[in-house]
Amino acid sequence: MNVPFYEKLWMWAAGILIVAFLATIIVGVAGSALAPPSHVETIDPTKVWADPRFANRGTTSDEHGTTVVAVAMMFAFEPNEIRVPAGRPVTFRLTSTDVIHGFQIVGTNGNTMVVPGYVSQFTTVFRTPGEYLIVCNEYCGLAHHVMSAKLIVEEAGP
Ligand SMILES: [Cu+2]
Repeated sequence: MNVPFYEKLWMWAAGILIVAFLATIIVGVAGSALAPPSHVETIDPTKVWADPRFANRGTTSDEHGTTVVAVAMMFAFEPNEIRVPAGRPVTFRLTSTDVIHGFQIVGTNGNTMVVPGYVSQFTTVFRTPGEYLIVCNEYCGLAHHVMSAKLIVEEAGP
C-alpha cells in the first residue's frame, strides 16, 4: 500500500504525541500520587508534640532567613499568632496531629495543605508589613470555620 508522505508524517506525529501523553501520566502517577505537594518529609502524627522538629514552635531567624514552625490541629493553629519580618524569605514548616488541614495566608501566595504524617514546607517573602489572616481551607470538622490564626509581618530592620 502506498501511503502519501504527509499522511505518514501526521501519523508518526500523532503516535509520538500519544506516547508522550501516556509517559506524562505514568511518571505523574508513579512519582507523586501519594505525596503532598511540597517536599516529602514524614512524621508520626500521634507523636508530633514529642518530636524535636516541632518542640520549638514559633519564629526563629538566622543568617539564612526566618523559619516558622507550627502545628495544625482540630480546630486551631499552634502558635496562634506568628510574627515574621517583611522583605526576607520565610520558611514555614507545618504538620497536623489529626486530619488534613489547610494553611492559607489570606492575601499572599502562602498556602499549603497540612497532611497528617507529613511535614509541609514552603518559603515565601512578604513584601507588605501588616496583619494577615491565616485560615484552614480544608474542611476538617464541625468547628472548621473557627480555625484561624494571625500573621504579623513586621517592618524589617536595616
Ligand atoms: Cu482545619
